Amino acid sequence: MTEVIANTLRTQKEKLDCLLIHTPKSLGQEGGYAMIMAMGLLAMADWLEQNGYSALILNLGVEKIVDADFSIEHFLEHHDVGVIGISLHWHFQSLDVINLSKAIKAVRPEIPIVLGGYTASFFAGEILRNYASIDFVVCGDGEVPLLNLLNQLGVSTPDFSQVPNLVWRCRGDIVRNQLTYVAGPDDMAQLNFSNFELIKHFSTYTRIFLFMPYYSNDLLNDSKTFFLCVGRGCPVSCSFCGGGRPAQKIIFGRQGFVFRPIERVLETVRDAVEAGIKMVYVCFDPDPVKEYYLELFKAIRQKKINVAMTFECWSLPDTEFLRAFVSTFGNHRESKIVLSPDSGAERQRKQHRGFFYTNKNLLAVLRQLRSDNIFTEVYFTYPLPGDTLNDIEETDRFICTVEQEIGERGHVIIQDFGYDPGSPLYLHPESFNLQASVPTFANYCRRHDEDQLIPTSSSGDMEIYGHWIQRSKAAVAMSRAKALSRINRHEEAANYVREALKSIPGDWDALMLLGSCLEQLGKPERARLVYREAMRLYPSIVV
Ligand code: B12
Ligand code: SF4
Repeated sequence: MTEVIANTLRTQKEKLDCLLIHTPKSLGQEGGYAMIMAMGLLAMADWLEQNGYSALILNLGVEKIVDADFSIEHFLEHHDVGVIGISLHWHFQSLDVINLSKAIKAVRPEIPIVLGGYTASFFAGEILRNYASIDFVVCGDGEVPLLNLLNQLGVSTPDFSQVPNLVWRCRGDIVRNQLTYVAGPDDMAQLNFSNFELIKHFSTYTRIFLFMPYYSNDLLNDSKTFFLCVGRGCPVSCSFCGGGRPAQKIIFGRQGFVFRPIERVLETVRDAVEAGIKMVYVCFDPDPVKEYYLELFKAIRQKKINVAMTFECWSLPDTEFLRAFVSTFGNHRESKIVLSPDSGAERQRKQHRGFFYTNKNLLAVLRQLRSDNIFTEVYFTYPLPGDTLNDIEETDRFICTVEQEIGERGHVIIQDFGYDPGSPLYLHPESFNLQASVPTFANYCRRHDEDQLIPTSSSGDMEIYGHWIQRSKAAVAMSRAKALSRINRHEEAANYVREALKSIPGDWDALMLLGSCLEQLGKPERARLVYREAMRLYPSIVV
C-alpha cells in the first residue's frame, strides 16, 4: 500500500531529464551579483531537447524575484530530475555554486551534478578533488558533451571515457577526457538560441540588472534586454582576460574565433523581438574590420526588424561601422556603444589591451558618436599593474577630456581592476612584475565570501588613485540607495546616501535623493535643508 502511494506521488512529479541552474553571487540574503546567465545555456538546453531529452533553465536570482520563498529543495520535491547541470561560468559564482551543490546533495544525493562554464573548466581537477558534491565537470563548449553524458547516465553500465571534454572520477582518480568537442562553423550553425520557453520566467529575466542589490519586482527595468550570441572565441590577449587567446586554448581547445551564420543570428534577433525583446546586447567583436556586422546590420534593416542594440567594441569602430550602426539602431535612444580604453596612458593600453588605439582616434570616435546622438559608455580601470604616477595623472586628465567629449549622451565608468583565471596576468604574473601568488579555486571561493564585488590587485599604492576610488565606492552606495528608496526602505536608503556623500560631498543627485528619503520619513524640515544645499549647486535656481 505504502509503495502504491509512493508510486502515485512519484508519477505526479514533473519529469525533467536535465535541469540547468544559474546562481548569482549572493549578497547576504537579499540580492545578487552576476545575475546574467551564460548565453550558451540556452543552446545547450535546446540541443538536449532536439535530441529527445526534456530540459529547463532556472536562474535562482530570478526565481527569488518572482517568489521570495523560492527554494531549490522545494523545487526538487515537485520535479523528478535526472541530471543537474550548474553553470560555474564567472568566478564570482564560485562559493555559491559549491554551496548550492551541497544543498542539493543533502536532499537528493542520487541526482548526478555536473558543472560547466569558464571557471569550472579551468579548475575542473581541483573541484573534483575537493568537493564530493560535484560528480562531473564538462570543460569548454557544452552541447555535445552534456548530451553524451546524459546518454551514458541512461545506460546500466556507463562508459564515461566516451564523453568528450569530460573530467570525472574513476576509482579514486581524476580522469580528464580529451577536449575534442570545439564547436566549429557547422556546429554553430545548428545551435538554436531562441527557444526561450526553456528559461523559467524568461520575461522577468529580460528585465534584470547585472547587479540586483535586492530581489524585488519593483527593481526590474523595462529595457527587455537579450544577450545575443554571435560567435565564440577571441584572437587577442588582454592582460586580465580569461576569455582571450591563451584562455580559449586552455579552456575550450579553441584557436581563433568562429561566427554564427548571419541568417541564424538574424533568426534569433527576429525571434527575440517577437518574444518582446527591445534591446539586443552584443559583446563579440573579434574582427577589427567588422565586415560581418556591416552585413548583419544590413540584413536587419532589410528585414525591417525594429530593435535597439548595445554593442561592446573590442577594437575602435570606423566611420563605416558607425554609419551602419546609426542607420540600423540610431532611432532608439537606448542604443549604446561601449568602449574600454582602460587607461588614458597609451603605453599602458598597449601593454594591457589586445586591440590598441590612440587617444586621438578614440576622441574622434566619441565626437562622431555625440554628433550622431548615440549614447556612449567608456570604461577605465584602476589600478592597472605597472601604472606610474605619470600614467595615473595622464588617465585622470584624459577622463575629463572624455567626459567633456561625450557630454550628456554618455558616461565614464571607472572600475576596480581584477584578473580572471587563465588570463596572461594569472598565467605569467612575473611578466607584469606582479608578485601575486596564483589563486586556486579555493581562493576564489574565499575571496567572494566577503561582501566584496570585485577582487583588487595587489599592486600599487591605492591612495594615489584618490578620487577614483571614492567615486566607485559612492557609485555602489548610490545604486543601493536608489534601489532601497524604490522599494520604500527610506531609512536604509538615507544611510547609503550619507555613506556616498562622504566620498562625493555636495553631489547633486545624492542630495536630492537624501531630501526625498527624509520627506518620505516624515522629516520635511530636514529635507528642506538638504534640498537647499542641493540647490546652491545650481545658482540659477532660486529657492
Ligand atoms: C559575451 C560576454 C559577456 C556578455 C554576455 C554574457 C552571457 N550572457 O553569456 C556580458 C556583457 C553580459 C558579460 C558580462 C560579464 N562578463 Co563576460 N564575457 C563575454 C565574452 C566576451 C564571450 C562569452 C561567450 O561568447 N560565450 C559563448 C557562448 C555561446 O557560450 P557560453 O555562454 O560560454 O556557454 C558555453 C560554455 O561556457 C559551457 N557552459 C556554460 N555553463 C555551463 C553549465 C553546464 C552544466 C555545462 C555542461 C556547460 C556550461 O557550455 C556553453 C555552451 O557551449 C567572454 C570573453 C570571451 N571571449 O570568451 C567574457 C567573459 C566570459 N566575461 C567575463 C566577466 C568577468 C564578466 C563580468 C563578471 C564582467 C563584470 N565585471 O561585469 C560580467 C558578468 C555578467 C553576469 N553574470 O551578470 C570573464 C569571465 C572570467 C571568469 N572566469 O570569471 C570573461 C571570460 C572575459 C572577460 N573578462 O570579460 N560578458
Ligand atoms: S577583453 Fe580582450 S582578450 Fe578578452 S574577449 Fe575582449 S578583446 Fe578578447
